[in-house]
Amino acid sequence: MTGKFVWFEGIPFPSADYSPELLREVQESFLVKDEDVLLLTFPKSGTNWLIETVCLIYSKGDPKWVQSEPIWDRSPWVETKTGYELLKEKEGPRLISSHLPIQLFPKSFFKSKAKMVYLVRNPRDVFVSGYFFWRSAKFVKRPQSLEQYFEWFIQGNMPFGSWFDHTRGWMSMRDKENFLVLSYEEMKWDTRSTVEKICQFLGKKLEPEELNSVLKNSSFQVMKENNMSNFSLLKGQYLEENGHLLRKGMTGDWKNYFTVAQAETFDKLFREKMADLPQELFPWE
Ligand code: PPS
Repeated sequence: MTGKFVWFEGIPFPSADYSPELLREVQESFLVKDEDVLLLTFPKSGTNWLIETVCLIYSKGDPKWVQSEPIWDRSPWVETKTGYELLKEKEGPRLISSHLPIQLFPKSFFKSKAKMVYLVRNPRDVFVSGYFFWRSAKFVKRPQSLEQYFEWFIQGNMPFGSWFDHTRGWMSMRDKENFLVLSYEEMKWDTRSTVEKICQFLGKKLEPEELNSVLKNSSFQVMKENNMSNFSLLKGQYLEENGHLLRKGMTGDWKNYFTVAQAETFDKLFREKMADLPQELFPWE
C-alpha cells in the first residue's frame, strides 16, 4: 500500500481504498439524490473543517454526533471503496465528501438538484499543508523534500492532480443556484458569517446559542481534541505517529516556507492559469 499512486484518467490517487474500476463505477453509476449535500474540495483545503461545521449545523450545535461517529462515516467519501459502500446503504438525505475533479464526478449529480459546497484555499497554503501531511501518510508516494514537492505541485503530479485544473473545473459551476463557493480564508477571518452563509444555502435555521455551539465545536482547538475528527484513529495503518490533520490551521503559513524564487514562479503560474476568473473568488493576500 505504501509509496504509490493509483492512476486513473491521468490523475494520481492514493493507493489505499481507491481503484480505477471503482472510480469508473462511481462516475458512471453512483446515484446522487436531490436531497444530498455534497462537500467538495481539493485536498488540504479545509475539507474536514467544512464537514465538521455542516454536521454540527445538522445537529443544531449538539456535539454528540461529531463526538461519537468518525468523520468519514458521517460524510463518506464517494470515491473510496469504503465510502461508496456506506453511501449506497444510507437512507434519507446524505452528506457526501469528495476530492474528485469535475470530469470524474458522478454524472448523476449534474442532472440533480443536490446542493454542493466547494471550498477553495490559497494554493500556497494547500501546498504547505499537503507537504507535511503526505510526508506522514502511508498511502501515497511521499515527497522527499519541499523542492521536490514544489515540482510535483506545479506539474499536478500529486494526489487528485493539479490544483489549477481542479479549481478551474469546479469554478465553472459557480453561477448555479445549487452550488456555493466558499474560501478557507473567509471561513477563518469571519467564521460566524461563513457559517450563517452555509445555513442559508442549506435552508437551516439556527438559534443564536445553537450557532455559538457550532462555532465552538468546529473550532481548531476543539476539533484537534476530538478523536472522531482529528484522524488519530488513522495512526498505525494509514498515518505515521507524527501525522496530524490539524497542524496549524492558519492562513499565510506559506510565507514561512517559500523561497523568493518559488513565490515568483508560483505567482506567474497563478496569473497564467487563473487570470480569466474573477479574482474575488480568491480572497487571499
Ligand atoms: S484532507 O486530508 O485533504 O481532507 O485535509 P483537509 O481537511 O482538506 O485540510 C487540512 C487543513 O485544514 C485545517 N483545519 C482547520 N483549520 C482551521 N480550523 C479548523 N477547525 C480546522 N480543521 C482542519 C488543518 O489544520 C489543515 O491545514 P494546515 O495548514 O495543515 O494546518
